[in-house]
Amino acid sequence: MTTLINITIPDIGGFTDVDVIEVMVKPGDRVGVEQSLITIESDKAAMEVPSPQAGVIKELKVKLGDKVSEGSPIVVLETDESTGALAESKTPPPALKSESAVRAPHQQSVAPAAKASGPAPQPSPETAAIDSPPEVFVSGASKPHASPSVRKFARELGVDLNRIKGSGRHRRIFRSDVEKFVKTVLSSPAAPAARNGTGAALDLLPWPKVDFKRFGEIEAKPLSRVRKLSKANLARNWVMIPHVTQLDEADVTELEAFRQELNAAQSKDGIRVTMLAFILKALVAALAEFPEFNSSLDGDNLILKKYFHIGFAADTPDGLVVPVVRDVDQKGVLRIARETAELAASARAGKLRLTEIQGGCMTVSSLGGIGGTAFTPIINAPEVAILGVSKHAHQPVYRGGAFVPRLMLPPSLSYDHRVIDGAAAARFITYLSSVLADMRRALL
Ligand code: CAO
Repeated sequence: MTTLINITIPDIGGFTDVDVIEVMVKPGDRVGVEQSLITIESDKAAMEVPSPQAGVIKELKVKLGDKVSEGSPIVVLETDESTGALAESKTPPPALKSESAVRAPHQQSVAPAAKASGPAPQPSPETAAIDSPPEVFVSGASKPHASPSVRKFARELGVDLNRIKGSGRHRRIFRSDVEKFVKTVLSSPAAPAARNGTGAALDLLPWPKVDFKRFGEIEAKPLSRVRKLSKANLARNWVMIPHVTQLDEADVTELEAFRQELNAAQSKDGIRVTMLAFILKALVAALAEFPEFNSSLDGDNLILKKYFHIGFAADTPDGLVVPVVRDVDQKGVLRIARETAELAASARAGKLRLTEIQGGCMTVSSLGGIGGTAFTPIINAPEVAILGVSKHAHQPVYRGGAFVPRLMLPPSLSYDHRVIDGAAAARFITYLSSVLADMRRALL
């Protein structure tokens, strides 16, 4: 026996007049319980609305671009009593609302069939920590089950969701499943690069699961939100960008002497000029000389930027953050020094505003105050290069027939080889080193 029911928009957390951005079904389609019917999007979130029952779509009540609110009709469904946990129910929308899979932001999802077949899946700590849109269960027959935000996340990482077995009910894929998948890939360098028709697949062994307690005392420490975000970004950038790192040595003997003079003179004003401020200024001179380094890939286009906002990695107790100094080309070294100090202080206090971490053209990662001779920084996508800086040290340099002691600073330039050729990178870093050796070049 079959029944016709109207399926309407359930409780969507108070949003009204939201756009229908995707219609996934058409009349005649057979849908399963929890299979997505449409995707709606407000200015804050995108969410898929699932069918509460199995059956055949008899009539579509929405089209792309429509605006809908709670109660707006979506489809007329001819129900199929033989499937679905709610198949016995003859009551359409009111029951649907209370048992809808749609959830308000940051609330727990409850699947319609959860009562019948076990507990609803708990979001992992990762899932819970993300500022993601409301999520709705998806249970399409042919599509992997995942929310729009998780699909977007997977798309950004270049991960094919068909390759992931979700840890949720109906194998629903959480963000943490995608992260785990990428982690597995990253940690298995010897894995075979199987082909799936679209390129080399990330076909690696699962991440080793070890009961560390068997070997001694341990402590499990939850990752901070900053670290969770940066780990996902770093994994994506490392997997998706073909990195090459070019090293050099810049003679900063005169620059360091000048910096110390400046600090002696400035001490009453409280501004401490560190090498970082000069590096930002020198970097902008190099970006002006080599504009392809001040760019981002956008599909088949290279976006060349005419502005010079430079990010710098700041080490904070919660993890790495990258504040951005705007318009470095228009600022003097003293102002840049003051701004980097203020931004680093805000970063460490967890008080950076969104606008202070956006719009960077290139990033500087300075470990000079700590030590080391070189490293291979990971590019901060969608930028195409990053400048690492290690600690300067006195070295014997052969000049005029004799070795003389010079203060040498080692920059490490990682670049995206899809955009930048090795020769351009060598020219860029050589030019940058020449500016650091003689900052007057930055005025040219
Ligand atoms: N060589 C030698 N000494 C250096 C140096 C270099 N390249 N760069 C800085 N120094 C010195 C500074 O001059 C300062 O000494 P003085 O007090 O005598 O002037 C001292 O090291 C400490 O500097 P600082 O770290 O406080 O200041 P900074 O402007 O150089 O750096 C900041 C600021 C925010 C970049 C830094 O504090 C920081 O967080 N660095 C870590 C960045 C990071 O984690 N990168 C890795 C990212 S990838 O994993």
